[in-house]
Amino acid sequence: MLTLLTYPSAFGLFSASPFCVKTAYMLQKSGQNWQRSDMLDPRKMPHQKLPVLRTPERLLPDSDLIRDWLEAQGADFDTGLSDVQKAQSRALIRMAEEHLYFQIVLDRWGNDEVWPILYDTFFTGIPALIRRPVSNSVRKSVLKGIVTQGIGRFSLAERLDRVERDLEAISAYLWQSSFLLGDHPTAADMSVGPILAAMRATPADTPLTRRIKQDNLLNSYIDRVEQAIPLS
Ligand SMILES: N[C@@H](CCC(=O)N[C@@H](CS)C(=O)NCC(=O)O)C(=O)O
Repeated sequence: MLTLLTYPSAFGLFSASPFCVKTAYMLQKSGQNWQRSDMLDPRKMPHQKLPVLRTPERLLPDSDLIRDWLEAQGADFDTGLSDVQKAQSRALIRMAEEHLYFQIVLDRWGNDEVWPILYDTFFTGIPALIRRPVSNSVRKSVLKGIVTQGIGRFSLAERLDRVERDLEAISAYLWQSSFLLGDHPTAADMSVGPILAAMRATPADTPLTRRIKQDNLLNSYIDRVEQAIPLS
């Protein structure tokens, strides 16, 4: 049995981490026998991040490496796609995971209204006496990481403009078909769907939740991906 080491369910999602949701979708679609094991502290993991898949051989980090491993076992997440569609899929995945994801991190961790909820969601395992200083230092380091990454250097208006262009690109696909590359979910949906779901699920009224919630096309797409690959 494979075990997905994941952040716990939060904000009505399988996990607060879209990478954990993506990997759960891939495991589900692969037909492998798997179970979840929740954790909040990834520091002992190979990349100090989650998700991680416990296979019979080793602890395998990173949703993309896990995808490769599942494909090596025979899974095909892109059945029926042409080479050009597979290239488009790769670009959509990178856009979601390497740009939109960091926008969500800043929308959550940089927002003082969301912070008390993150505090109660992610830091419960830390002894009460040191919980406040430890969580403050984690928050500081997450926000420093976003400045290093680059998103943290833009004004809010500039950030939202960048988000808008990505959402327009995603929407252009969704005007053509129910899922990004056709009438059934493929790897691109297993990545972009959870990223948009995470953007919508942040538990406060933020610029990004407001943007997503007023968009019927994107909302119905998020729901469609969740319904197409049920995670019990
Ligand atoms: N490239 C990785 C990204 C995973 C990732 O960023 N995980 C975040 C949660 S969404 C994490 O564990 N962060 C902990 C940290 O950076 O300390 C993947 O695809 O799995």
